[in-house]
Amino acid sequence: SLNALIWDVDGTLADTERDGHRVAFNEAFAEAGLDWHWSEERYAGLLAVTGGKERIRYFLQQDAPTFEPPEDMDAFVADLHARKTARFAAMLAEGRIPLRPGVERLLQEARSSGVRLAIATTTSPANVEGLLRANLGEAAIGWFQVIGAGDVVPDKKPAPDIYHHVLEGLDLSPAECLAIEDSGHGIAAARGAGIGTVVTVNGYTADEDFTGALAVLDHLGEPGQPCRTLRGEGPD
Ligand code: XBP
Ligand code: MG
Repeated sequence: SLNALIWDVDGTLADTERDGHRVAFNEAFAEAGLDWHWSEERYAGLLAVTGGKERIRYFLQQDAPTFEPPEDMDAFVADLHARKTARFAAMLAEGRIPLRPGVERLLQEARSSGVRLAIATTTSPANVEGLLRANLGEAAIGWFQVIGAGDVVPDKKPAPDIYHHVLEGLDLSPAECLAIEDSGHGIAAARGAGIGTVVTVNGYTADEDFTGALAVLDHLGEPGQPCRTLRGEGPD
Protein backbone atom coordinates (compact mmCIF):
# COMPACT_ATOMS: atom_id res chain seq x y z
CA SER A 1 0.00 0.00 0.00
CA LEU A 2 1.14 3.57 -0.52
CA ASN A 3 2.77 4.79 2.67
CA ALA A 4 4.74 7.78 1.38
CA LEU A 5 5.01 10.26 -1.48
CA ILE A 6 8.60 11.28 -2.22
CA TRP A 7 8.78 14.62 -4.02
CA ASP A 8 11.47 16.00 -6.26
CA VAL A 9 11.79 19.80 -6.02
CA ASP A 10 13.10 21.56 -9.12
CA GLY A 11 10.68 21.18 -11.99
CA THR A 12 8.26 19.15 -9.83
CA LEU A 13 7.18 21.17 -6.78
CA ALA A 14 7.80 24.34 -8.77
CA ASP A 15 9.10 25.41 -12.17
CA THR A 16 12.36 26.76 -10.76
CA GLU A 17 14.97 26.44 -13.47
CA ARG A 18 14.52 28.90 -16.36
CA ASP A 19 13.40 31.99 -14.46
CA GLY A 20 14.78 31.00 -11.04
CA HIS A 21 18.07 29.12 -10.76
CA ARG A 22 19.31 30.24 -14.20
CA VAL A 23 18.71 33.92 -13.37
CA ALA A 24 20.27 33.49 -9.91
CA PHE A 25 23.39 31.98 -11.48
CA ASN A 26 23.67 34.94 -13.88
CA GLU A 27 23.18 37.45 -11.04
CA ALA A 28 25.90 35.70 -9.02
CA PHE A 29 28.31 35.77 -11.97
CA ALA A 30 27.73 39.52 -12.42
CA GLU A 31 28.10 40.12 -8.67
CA ALA A 32 31.45 38.31 -8.80
CA GLY A 33 32.59 40.49 -11.72
CA LEU A 34 32.48 37.62 -14.22
CA ASP A 35 31.12 38.24 -17.74
CA TRP A 36 29.51 34.77 -17.91
CA HIS A 37 25.87 34.61 -18.97
CA TRP A 38 23.81 31.42 -19.23
CA SER A 39 21.10 31.90 -21.89
CA GLU A 40 17.94 29.80 -21.72
CA GLU A 41 19.22 27.49 -24.42
CA ARG A 42 22.76 27.24 -22.96
CA TYR A 43 21.19 26.39 -19.58
CA ALA A 44 19.19 23.56 -21.21
CA GLY A 45 22.52 21.91 -22.06
CA LEU A 46 23.97 22.59 -18.62
CA LEU A 47 21.02 20.82 -16.97
CA ALA A 48 22.72 17.64 -18.17
CA VAL A 49 24.62 17.98 -14.90
CA THR A 50 22.71 18.05 -11.62
CA GLY A 51 23.92 20.15 -8.70
CA GLY A 52 24.76 23.83 -8.98
CA LYS A 53 28.43 23.48 -8.03
CA GLU A 54 28.86 20.53 -10.40
CA ARG A 55 27.09 22.55 -13.14
CA ILE A 56 29.53 25.47 -12.75
CA ARG A 57 32.51 23.10 -13.09
CA TYR A 58 30.88 21.48 -16.14
CA PHE A 59 30.42 24.93 -17.72
CA LEU A 60 34.12 25.74 -17.09
CA GLN A 61 35.10 22.46 -18.80
CA GLN A 62 32.72 22.90 -21.72
CA ASP A 63 33.09 26.61 -22.46
CA ALA A 64 36.43 27.43 -20.82
CA PRO A 65 35.61 31.14 -20.48
CA THR A 66 38.62 33.44 -20.60
CA PHE A 67 39.39 34.16 -16.94
CA GLU A 68 42.30 33.73 -14.58
CA PRO A 69 41.66 30.31 -12.94
CA PRO A 70 41.88 30.77 -9.15
CA GLU A 71 44.40 28.96 -6.96
CA ASP A 72 41.66 27.20 -5.02
CA MET A 73 38.97 26.12 -7.49
CA ASP A 74 36.85 24.46 -4.77
CA ALA A 75 36.67 27.70 -2.80
CA PHE A 76 35.97 29.70 -5.96
CA VAL A 77 33.08 27.43 -7.01
CA ALA A 78 31.69 27.25 -3.47
CA ASP A 79 31.71 31.05 -3.20
CA LEU A 80 29.95 31.51 -6.54
CA HIS A 81 27.37 28.92 -5.57
CA ALA A 82 26.77 30.56 -2.19
CA ARG A 83 26.15 33.88 -3.95
CA LYS A 84 23.73 32.16 -6.34
CA THR A 85 21.88 30.47 -3.50
CA ALA A 86 21.50 33.83 -1.73
CA ARG A 87 20.05 35.35 -4.92
CA PHE A 88 17.67 32.42 -5.34
CA ALA A 89 16.60 32.75 -1.69
CA ALA A 90 15.71 36.39 -2.35
CA MET A 91 13.54 35.39 -5.33
CA LEU A 92 11.75 32.81 -3.21
CA ALA A 93 11.17 35.32 -0.39
CA GLU A 94 9.67 37.77 -2.91
CA GLY A 95 7.14 35.08 -3.84
CA ARG A 96 8.44 34.85 -7.40
CA ILE A 97 8.43 31.02 -7.57
CA PRO A 98 4.92 29.55 -7.18
CA LEU A 99 4.08 25.85 -6.75
CA ARG A 100 3.05 23.94 -9.87
CA PRO A 101 -0.61 22.97 -10.47
CA GLY A 102 -1.93 20.26 -8.20
CA VAL A 103 1.06 20.23 -5.84
CA GLU A 104 -0.60 21.91 -2.84
CA ARG A 105 -3.80 19.94 -3.45
CA LEU A 106 -1.92 16.62 -3.46
CA LEU A 107 0.14 17.54 -0.38
CA GLN A 108 -3.06 18.29 1.55
CA GLU A 109 -4.75 15.09 0.33
CA ALA A 110 -1.72 13.07 1.44
CA ARG A 111 -1.73 14.70 4.87
CA SER A 112 -5.46 14.13 5.40
CA SER A 113 -5.20 10.49 4.32
CA GLY A 114 -2.17 9.68 6.44
CA VAL A 115 0.25 9.26 3.52
CA ARG A 116 3.66 10.42 4.71
CA LEU A 117 5.68 13.04 2.80
CA ALA A 118 9.37 13.30 1.96
CA ILE A 119 11.63 15.21 -0.40
CA ALA A 120 14.49 13.84 -2.52
CA THR A 121 16.26 16.64 -4.38
CA THR A 122 19.59 17.72 -5.79
CA THR A 123 19.07 21.33 -4.82
CA SER A 124 20.32 22.87 -1.58
CA PRO A 125 18.35 22.43 1.68
CA ALA A 126 17.99 26.23 2.02
CA ASN A 127 16.17 26.30 -1.32
CA VAL A 128 13.72 23.62 -0.22
CA GLU A 129 12.89 25.45 3.00
CA GLY A 130 12.63 28.79 1.21
CA LEU A 131 10.27 27.39 -1.43
CA LEU A 132 8.00 25.73 1.15
CA ARG A 133 8.06 28.76 3.49
CA ALA A 134 7.21 31.21 0.71
CA ASN A 135 4.33 29.17 -0.70
CA LEU A 136 2.89 27.25 2.26
CA GLY A 137 4.28 28.90 5.41
CA GLU A 138 7.00 27.87 7.82
CA ALA A 139 4.98 24.96 9.28
CA ALA A 140 4.96 23.20 5.90
CA ILE A 141 8.64 22.33 6.33
CA GLY A 142 7.51 20.02 9.15
CA TRP A 143 5.05 18.20 6.87
CA PHE A 144 8.01 16.31 5.39
CA GLN A 145 9.38 13.51 7.55
CA VAL A 146 12.65 13.50 5.57
CA ILE A 147 14.10 16.28 3.44
CA GLY A 148 16.96 14.71 1.47
CA ALA A 149 18.71 17.57 -0.34
CA GLY A 150 21.94 18.51 -2.09
CA ASP A 151 25.31 17.47 -0.69
CA VAL A 152 23.87 15.08 1.93
CA VAL A 153 24.84 12.23 -0.43
CA PRO A 154 28.10 11.87 -2.38
CA ASP A 155 26.55 11.20 -5.79
CA LYS A 156 23.64 13.31 -7.08
CA LYS A 157 20.88 12.22 -9.48
CA PRO A 158 20.77 10.15 -11.71
CA ALA A 159 22.52 8.17 -8.95
CA PRO A 160 19.90 6.64 -6.61
CA ASP A 161 21.75 7.77 -3.47
CA ILE A 162 19.35 10.52 -2.44
CA TYR A 163 16.38 8.14 -2.74
CA HIS A 164 18.19 5.49 -0.66
CA HIS A 165 18.86 8.21 1.92
CA VAL A 166 15.16 9.10 2.04
CA LEU A 167 13.97 5.47 2.21
CA GLU A 168 16.29 4.91 5.18
CA GLY A 169 14.93 8.01 6.89
CA LEU A 170 11.34 6.87 6.29
CA ASP A 171 12.20 3.28 7.22
CA LEU A 172 10.07 2.15 4.28
CA SER A 173 10.68 -0.20 1.36
CA PRO A 174 10.59 1.16 -2.20
CA ALA A 175 7.31 -0.72 -2.83
CA GLU A 176 5.58 1.37 -0.15
CA CYS A 177 6.47 4.66 -1.82
CA LEU A 178 5.73 6.68 -4.94
CA ALA A 179 8.18 9.21 -6.36
CA ILE A 180 7.13 12.32 -8.29
CA GLU A 181 9.78 13.65 -10.66
CA ASP A 182 10.20 15.90 -13.72
CA SER A 183 13.39 14.82 -15.51
CA GLY A 184 15.27 11.89 -17.01
CA HIS A 185 17.90 12.19 -14.29
CA GLY A 186 15.17 12.22 -11.66
CA ILE A 187 13.32 9.12 -12.82
CA ALA A 188 16.63 7.30 -13.29
CA ALA A 189 17.48 8.00 -9.65
CA ALA A 190 14.06 6.96 -8.33
CA ARG A 191 13.89 3.83 -10.52
CA GLY A 192 17.47 3.04 -9.49
CA ALA A 193 16.16 2.83 -5.94
CA GLY A 194 13.24 0.64 -7.11
CA ILE A 195 10.56 3.28 -6.51
CA GLY A 196 7.51 3.62 -8.75
CA THR A 197 7.61 7.05 -10.36
CA VAL A 198 5.12 9.51 -11.86
CA VAL A 199 6.60 12.21 -14.09
CA THR A 200 5.25 15.73 -14.60
CA VAL A 201 7.19 17.30 -17.45
CA ASN A 202 8.18 20.93 -17.97
CA GLY A 203 9.70 23.10 -20.68
CA TYR A 204 13.21 21.74 -20.21
CA THR A 205 12.35 18.06 -19.78
CA ALA A 206 9.39 17.39 -22.10
CA ASP A 207 11.44 15.37 -24.62
CA GLU A 208 13.56 13.38 -22.16
CA ASP A 209 13.54 9.59 -21.67
CA PHE A 210 11.01 8.51 -19.02
CA THR A 211 11.25 4.74 -19.56
CA GLY A 212 9.64 2.94 -16.62
CA ALA A 213 7.38 5.83 -15.58
CA LEU A 214 4.00 4.77 -14.18
CA ALA A 215 2.61 7.85 -15.97
CA VAL A 216 3.96 10.90 -17.81
CA LEU A 217 1.73 13.92 -17.23
CA ASP A 218 1.80 17.60 -18.09
CA HIS A 219 1.12 18.47 -14.44
CA LEU A 220 -0.74 17.11 -11.39
CA GLY A 221 -4.04 18.81 -12.17
CA GLU A 222 -6.39 21.16 -10.34
CA PRO A 223 -10.20 21.31 -10.30
CA GLY A 224 -11.04 22.79 -13.68
CA GLN A 225 -7.48 22.21 -14.92
CA PRO A 226 -7.32 18.44 -15.56
CA CYS A 227 -3.89 16.90 -16.10
CA ARG A 228 -3.16 15.14 -19.41
CA THR A 229 -1.28 11.90 -20.01
CA LEU A 230 1.48 12.72 -22.48
CA ARG A 231 2.89 9.29 -23.28
CA GLY A 232 1.51 5.75 -23.14
CA GLU A 233 4.39 4.20 -21.15
CA GLY A 234 3.11 1.77 -18.56
CA PRO A 235 5.07 0.31 -15.67
CA ASP A 236 8.24 -1.47 -16.85
C1 XBP B 1 17.68 20.10 -9.84
C2 XBP B 1 19.13 20.38 -9.82
C3 XBP B 1 19.66 21.46 -8.91
C4 XBP B 1 19.14 22.82 -9.38
C5 XBP B 1 19.99 23.95 -8.86
O1 XBP B 1 17.39 19.44 -8.64
O2 XBP B 1 19.88 19.70 -10.51
O3 XBP B 1 21.06 21.42 -8.99
O4 XBP B 1 19.20 22.88 -10.80
O5 XBP B 1 20.01 23.92 -7.44
P1 XBP B 1 16.09 18.44 -8.47
P2 XBP B 1 21.42 24.01 -6.68
O6 XBP B 1 15.37 18.36 -9.81
O7 XBP B 1 16.70 17.12 -8.04
O8 XBP B 1 15.26 19.10 -7.41
O9 XBP B 1 22.20 25.14 -7.31
O10 XBP B 1 21.06 24.28 -5.24
O11 XBP B 1 22.07 22.65 -6.90
MG1 MG C 1 13.72 17.92 -10.86
